[in-house]
Amino acid sequence: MMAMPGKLLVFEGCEGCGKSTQIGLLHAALGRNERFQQLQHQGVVPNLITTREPGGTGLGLEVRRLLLDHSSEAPMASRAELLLYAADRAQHVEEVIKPALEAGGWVLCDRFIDSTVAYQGYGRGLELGLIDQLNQVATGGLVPDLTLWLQIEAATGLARTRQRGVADRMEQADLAFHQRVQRGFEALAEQHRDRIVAIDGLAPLEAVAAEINVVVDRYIQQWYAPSLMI
Ligand code: T5A
Repeated sequence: MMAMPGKLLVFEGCEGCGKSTQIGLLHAALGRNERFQQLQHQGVVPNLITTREPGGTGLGLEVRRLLLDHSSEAPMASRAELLLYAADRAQHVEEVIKPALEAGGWVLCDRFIDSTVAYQGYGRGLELGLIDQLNQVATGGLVPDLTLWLQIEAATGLARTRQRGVADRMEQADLAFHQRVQRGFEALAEQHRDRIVAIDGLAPLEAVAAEINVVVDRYIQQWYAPSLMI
């Protein structure tokens, strides 16, 4: 896929690492960031949207229900699970992400291609080459401009989500599965130092948000230097 004028910022990490909380906080913080506001007023960045996988489209919401609420006597096959995540992503890229990026906008996305590598690759043990191919098909080659990986022990994240009550189908998987997922994110961060930035997800909410704001502001200056007056 050709380079897009907009920017795709993705939040990744284990269950309960704080992505959903932090994506909302970053969206709000960008409304107060002088440099980002200047880019919006100049029309350089015409829009800012927040979305998620699975479930960022109408079709995706139905796929999300299948993936997370599915309960039948026969367990979902790992390859069926992989293909459902890929179907959600293909629709999401086509319907939401690509049009926003083509217009020059920013997309803040809760999970993307790295989650499939970590969960279906490292977690379920499916072949990593197959997952890369499928990610390529689903995205047309689109990769995040910046991935904020909230780093936290799998057990700590699971304990946070369990305080919420009923666990979904993925959260019900055993601790060893979630530890393999965590190792997957570690390996990805090693491989893609150019775009994955590790954030300490164990710090208090406000400290995590502050660290993210510093990183994102640095990227704004790097990406838009010619357009910025401050
Ligand atoms: N999946 C997804 C795959 O297997 N393959 C794929 O390709 C994709 C895209 C998605 C599931 O699908 C899997 C991964 C997931 O299992 P989901 O419901 O969207 O399901 O689940 P998550 O993305 O894991 O979202 P969660 O809501 O469970 O976790 P978050 O977003 O990481 O965490 P958040 O912000 O909701 O916080 C969880 C709790 O922790 C507290 C919050 O207040 C909240 O109670 N918290 C903190 N507490 C202390 N200190 C902090 N710094 C805290 N930050 C948050």
